[in-house]
Amino acid sequence: MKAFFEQCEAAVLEGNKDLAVELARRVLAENMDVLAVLERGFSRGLRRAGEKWEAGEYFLPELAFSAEVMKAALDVLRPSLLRAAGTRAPGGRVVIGTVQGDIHDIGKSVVSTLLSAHGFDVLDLGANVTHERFIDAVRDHHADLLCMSALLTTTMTGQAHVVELLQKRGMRGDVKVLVGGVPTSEGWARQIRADAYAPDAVAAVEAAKGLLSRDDRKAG
Ligand code: B1M
Repeated sequence: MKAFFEQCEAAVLEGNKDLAVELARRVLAENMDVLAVLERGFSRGLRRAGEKWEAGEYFLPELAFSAEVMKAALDVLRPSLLRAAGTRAPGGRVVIGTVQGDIHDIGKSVVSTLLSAHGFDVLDLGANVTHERFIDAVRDHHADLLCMSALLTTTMTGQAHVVELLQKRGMRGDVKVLVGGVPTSEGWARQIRADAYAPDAVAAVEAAKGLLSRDDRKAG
């Protein structure tokens, strides 16, 4: 299995889309653990591409192409991640997006897909979502949970601004807030008065379930 993970990692790192798609199809054909392949294969390749860019070994277009390759593999794997959805009980209404000024959408999409797979009714706003758009979507979608992703130290403050706006508009008691993304942490979540932080997509689903199962605000 390790060798297979390494092939997936290399396909993304080397920007080989055809190979990545072929490997993703093999994952489905051979009934492999999709999440493990995503995390220990494709995502690792993308993170390594990021490291190479940081070290000056890759130019930004090469990093962007690795991201496209990762997305192509994710597109093949998504239906399999979603397949369980119909069999799960509804988990609550979720609004998710990447904060304003931030176009990183791959991790957010994995979280969004997995939440859907676990029976949550998810409205995915995409990336670079303005603070007001989050607020409008929470109100219009009657969201139980707001999920905000941020990948940049310069954009993570957007999560704090949205929490403040919820407070100002008198909506903070109506919705739980979950934050995630590379620069965020448990401490950051506490600091901005979010309800929880999750380091990865599996933890995000667990956090969402935990937050909404304790949530009796909408009972009765
Ligand atoms: Co960018 N980038 N990037 N980038 N990029 C980072 C984030 C960076 C750490 C790279 C580096 O320096 N090593 C760095 C940020 C440094 C910092 O802020 N301190 C960086 C930078 C600087 C930039 C630009 C500013 C570069 C430039 O233009 N000079 C620019 C920013 C543009 C913008 O947003 N305004 C930029 C652009 C890009 C690309 C377009 C080339 C591409 C993004 C393509 C896309 O998303 N459509 C890109 C990529 C691919 C990365 C790295 C390499 C990989 C991100 C990724 O998709 N990982 C990233 C390096 C890194 O993360 N180590 C980097 C795979 C994904 C599955 O994992 O996103 O971590 P991840 O998501 C995980 C968890 O974090 C968690 O669950 C997910 C699944 O397990 N999670 C959540 C995420 N959101 C969650 C929400 C939750 C819960 C869990 O609840 C709500």
